[in-house]
This record gives sequence, structure tokens and C-alpha cells, in this order.
Amino acid sequence: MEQLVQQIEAYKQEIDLFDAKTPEEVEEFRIKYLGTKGLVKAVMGEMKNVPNEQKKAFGQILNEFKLFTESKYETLKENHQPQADHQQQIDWSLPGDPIAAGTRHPLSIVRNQIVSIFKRLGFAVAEGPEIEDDWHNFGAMNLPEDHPARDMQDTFYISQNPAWLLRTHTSSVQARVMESQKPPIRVICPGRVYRNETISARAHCFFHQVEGLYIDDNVSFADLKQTLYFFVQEMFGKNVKVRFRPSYFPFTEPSAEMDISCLICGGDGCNICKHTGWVEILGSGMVHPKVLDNFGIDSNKYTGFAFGMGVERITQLKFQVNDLRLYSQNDVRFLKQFTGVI
Ligand code: 2U9
Repeated sequence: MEQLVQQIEAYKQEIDLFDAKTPEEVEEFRIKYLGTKGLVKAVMGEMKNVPNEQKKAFGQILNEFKLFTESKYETLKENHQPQADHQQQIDWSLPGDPIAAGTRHPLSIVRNQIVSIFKRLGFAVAEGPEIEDDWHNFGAMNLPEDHPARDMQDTFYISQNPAWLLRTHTSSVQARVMESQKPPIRVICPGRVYRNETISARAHCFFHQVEGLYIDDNVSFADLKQTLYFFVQEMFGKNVKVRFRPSYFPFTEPSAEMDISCLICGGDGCNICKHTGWVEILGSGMVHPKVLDNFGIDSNKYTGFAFGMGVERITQLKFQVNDLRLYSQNDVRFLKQFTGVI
């Protein structure tokens, strides 16, 4: 036992004097002294040769030796930490890693532009639910029971309860406004709408609309025309020409669709305008008296105009997007092209 204790003292001196110059030498220290075949383990193995009455005292010496070696290892390790971990080694003046900023979606850009133009004319913004009932989406809008839009082929009904459906236009929002407000009413309703279409470059099962409604006394078709003319000039520039064509919608009478001169060919004729020089951008009309009556608004006292446009269509013309599917595929190669556009 006496000899063993002397041996341990000699090891301790050796360990005390050990100096590692590299992390590799620290690892060598660990293997030599603390590894499974290391010195500390070997000395511990001597316990079995110590007489029983000395085992307790020897155990303490062994324990102390083990702690001494471990503490030396910790000190060596600390002195050889990788440099970057060390606070003093960090150069705080270095510029940070750039964070790639996202870009606004083209449909959001165009919707915001549309909304901002109508806000300047005094229109308020109204929003409503995407899941609607038959009345707000169809009945109140003067769509007869047998209208094809009501067909399962064209409208998504909620399977658990077919009394509910996904709105097919944001007119349902205007219906809710008319329910709760008295004229004068001047609102625009931006939002997502759903139609049961097969997805292709020209059709999708959901798209985005901005609809507008203005009800007051003495609102005329001239007001409608001038409002939409102002919108087009703000949206597409002063040189764009407009024309109105008679049309039909159950909720407006008379109704008209509005075309603008083709922005791509300047009216000379190209693929986009199908060589007519004109492209359709919205539908409009004077609110049908039946729609006003549905909400207890006296159609002898009040008149109104309404219009509706597809945001995808306006975006297509503004940014020359030729496939509707691009809007919802989340392909950054498409989306990043709108960087810098507000
Ligand atoms: C109320 C009364 C009338 C909204 C209108 C249109 C004409 C129209 C289409 C344009 C392209 C839908 O996105 S699109 O497919 N819309 O042509 N929408 S008038 O008329 C209303 C709305 C609310 C109370």
C-alpha cells in the first residue's frame, strides 16, 4: 500500500506539470489518464490487492486522485476552447447576416392599389364571411332559384350542411352592409371568392374580386361612368381609352361591361386583346330595384350603381401574367419579380 501511495504521488506531480499546446494534446491527456484503459482506471484496479483494514483509507486517496486528474483535464480543456466560442474573440463590428425580405404578392399589390383609388373617392372598405348562406349570396342578389350559378356544378356547397356555401362573389358582403346600414352607402368589398371550375391557365376554383356599391338619392349612370373612368385613369394611366358595352346581370339594370384599350399593343391588335384592340376589365350597372327592395331600401327614393372586377384580371393586364395558376403556386421565381412594387 505504501508503495502504491508513493506511485500515486508521482503520477500527481506528472499530471500537475502536464501542459497541452493543442486540443489534440488535451485529448491525449484524457486518453492517457481518464480513458477506459487509462492510468486512473488502472490504479483503481489495485484496490483488490489492498488489505481490508486499509481499503477505506486507500479509497479516499484514490478518489482524491481521480478528482485531481479530472480537474486538471477541465482546466486543459478550458484553455483550448475553439476561438470563436470565446467572447473576446468575436468581432462585434462585423456586419450581420442579411435577412432575405419577402415581397408582397402581386394580387395584394393590385388589390391595395384598387382599394386606395376608391378610398380617395370616399368609398369605405367592407369585409364579410367566405362561407355564406343562399340568401346573402344568391336570393338577395335577385338570382332566381333555377339560375345556373346555383347549380352544384358551379358552386361549392358545404357537404355537412348544403344550406351553406362558399361565396361566389363578394356581393354577399354588400348584402350584409345593406342589411345593417341606411343610404347613403358607399362601399367597396375586396375578397376571395370560389367557383367550381376546372383549374387551367384561364380558370381557377378561387379568385379575388373587388366589388363596389354606391346608393344615395340621385345616383345616376353618369356617376357610374365617371367613377369607373377615374378608376381606370388612376390604375392604368391617362392615355387609356374606355368603352361601355350593354350587358346583363340579374342584380343590375341596366348593366354594362367596361373595356379598356389594350395596354399591350396600344389598340393595334394582339393576342391579349384577341386582335380587337380592347380588353374587358369589369362589369357594372344600376342596382336592380328588386335588390334595393329586398333590404327595405325604397327604390322610388333611392338609386345606386354597382360594379365588380376580378383582381387577377387587372393584375394580368398590369404585370402581363399569362397563367392564373402562377398566383397560387408559391413559386419564388414568380413572386420575387414584384420586389420593390408597393
Ligand atoms: C349589390 C348589387 C349589385 C356587382 C356587380 C358585376 C357587375 C360583374 C364580375 C366581374 C368579373 C364578376 O369577378 S368577375 O367574374 N362582376 O360583372 N358585379 S355588377 O353588383 C352588385 C353588387 C352588390 C347589392
